[in-house]
Amino acid sequence: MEIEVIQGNIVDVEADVIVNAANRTLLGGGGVDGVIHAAAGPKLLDECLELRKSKFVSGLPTGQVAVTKAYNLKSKHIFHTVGPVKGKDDLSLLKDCYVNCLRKAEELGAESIAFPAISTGAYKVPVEYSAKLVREILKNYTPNLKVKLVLYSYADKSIYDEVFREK
Ligand code: AR6
Repeated sequence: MEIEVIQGNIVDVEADVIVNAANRTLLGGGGVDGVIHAAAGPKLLDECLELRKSKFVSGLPTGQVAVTKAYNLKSKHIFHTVGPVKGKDDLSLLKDCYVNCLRKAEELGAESIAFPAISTGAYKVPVEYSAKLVREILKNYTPNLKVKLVLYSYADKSIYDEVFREK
């Protein structure tokens, strides 16, 4: 496993799997979700609509993962996962998002995966909490993957850098 902390736009990152910080409707939204749908193109929404009719009739539960093609993105797959909302959901579900994505990526034979800081935007989870949790997950579970952690702002990247420097 190799871990890389990157500042940038997740749709510009090269990885077999790009993770989307979605919501349970799977029908798009703002933040990462909006950027991924815009970059992947309208066929992504069509596939998401199909998933809502077949596998996730009442929506994608928090912590679970839905796999789609990546369409206009260079990646092989997009993994849609719904993080917990601070003050509403159990924040331990954030671990499920990461672990379920890592397991699914290995299962599909991916070599690399790019994560945004799930739940740290509209869902209000502090970036430091996210960084510490992701560090713990990757300490205890070593996937056979290259893991790219993508932060949108330099401030968030420095929080991740600091946490990942700690032992
Ligand atoms: N690339 C990388 N990171 C980004 C980008 C980007 N292009 N844009 C924002 N971020 P959010 P959530 C960072 O709100 O908190 C949507 O409307 C952002 O600064 O995208 O899980 C969905 O449809 C923040 O640190 O996801 C849901 O309704 C992190 O990505 C809801 O928001 C996550 O912010 C999900 O909220």
